[in-house]
Amino acid sequence: MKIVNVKVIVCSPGRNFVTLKIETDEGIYGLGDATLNGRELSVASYLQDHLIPCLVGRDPFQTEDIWHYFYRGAYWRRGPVTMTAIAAIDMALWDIKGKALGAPVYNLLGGKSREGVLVYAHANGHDISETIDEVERYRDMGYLAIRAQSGVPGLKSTYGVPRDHKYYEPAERGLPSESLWSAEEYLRHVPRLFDALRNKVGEDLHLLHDVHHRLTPVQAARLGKELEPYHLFWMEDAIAAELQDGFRLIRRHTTTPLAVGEVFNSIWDAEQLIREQLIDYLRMSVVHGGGITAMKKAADFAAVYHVQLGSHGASDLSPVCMAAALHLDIAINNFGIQEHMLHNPETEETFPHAYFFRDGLMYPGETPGLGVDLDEEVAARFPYQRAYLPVNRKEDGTLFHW
Ligand code: KDG
Ligand code: MG
Repeated sequence: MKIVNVKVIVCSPGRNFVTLKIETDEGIYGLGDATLNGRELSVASYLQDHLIPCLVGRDPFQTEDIWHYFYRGAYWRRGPVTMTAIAAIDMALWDIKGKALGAPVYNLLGGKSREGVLVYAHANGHDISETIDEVERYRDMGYLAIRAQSGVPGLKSTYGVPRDHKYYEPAERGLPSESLWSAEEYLRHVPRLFDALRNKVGEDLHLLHDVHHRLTPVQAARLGKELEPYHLFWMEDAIAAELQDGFRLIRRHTTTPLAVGEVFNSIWDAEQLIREQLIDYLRMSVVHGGGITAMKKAADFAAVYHVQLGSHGASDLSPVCMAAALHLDIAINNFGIQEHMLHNPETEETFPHAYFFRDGLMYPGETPGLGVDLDEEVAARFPYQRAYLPVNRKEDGTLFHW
């Protein structure tokens, strides 16, 4: 089999997605997600201008060699643009391989290690009582694990909380908006949120929280300690991910489990954290972590240290990535949990898929390959629109991590 044509499809069914489609001389094609939120066209260009010319004519079964060709062969390694582009190619090749062999991709990765994939939903509210309502709404939908975020009194916007009571989407069309941050207000508020939540929903539901990189190590240690009575499934991105030694300090002070890695793009971003067992869950995703080939190896490395996979699955990762993640999640032994932020109806229409949710778990489906498609006619109705993630400032105007 030979690759005969490769195209990059950029569409915006409510938000931007970049999708790679690799076509072969046997009529089989594969899809890969290449979406890098707020920087979409840089990956489209990296693929179009630099990788695709080297891909045409190759055997799509050579996932390992092709991965190294683009990783080592570029000389310039790692980085979100490079690794997202490589990931898209890798996902599409696994999709082709599965279709050609008549096998769902999970069967090529070791088969099912479990019946279904535990997922967590997002409950966001402007205040504690709204967040509790949202948690109960998701629990009633059957979710067994729910991430809870709430507006912080005194701050006009908070990460994870929609401005108008609509669906939360991290990127906004137009130029970046700005939000204001106060660690003091936040640190006072979050333990109150989880105290109220545990009182309302009891101990059985898994509760998670995303700090979104905004604390110093000592602040994160304090928060982790104060959240201990509420038994969180995890505290995510407690500090800036590049501050790896900081995790040692957090670890020393709290038994709240720690998750990090949605901004990582290679195992080298997480190697120390895993080897020193400073984290419990690795959040790297198939789309930003170099594809199925790279993520399988990262998961196997993490398994040696009993670190589990809890990969990123926000709505800016397309259904193609969601499908790839579910195939990997169901196959590996050290799976922990998968994020599942619902896609909007336009996205669902653009990307028909075999994966589904039932009673708190997700299933990749039995379709050969990844089991996800892109309806190009529907995609054409939603052309690209420039959009950015917000930026974040401290109350005195200092630019800070969003
Ligand atoms: O593109 C960035 C978003 O995916 C991210 O902010 C969402 O933190 C996030 C999460 O945990 O889903
Ligand atoms: Mg996050």
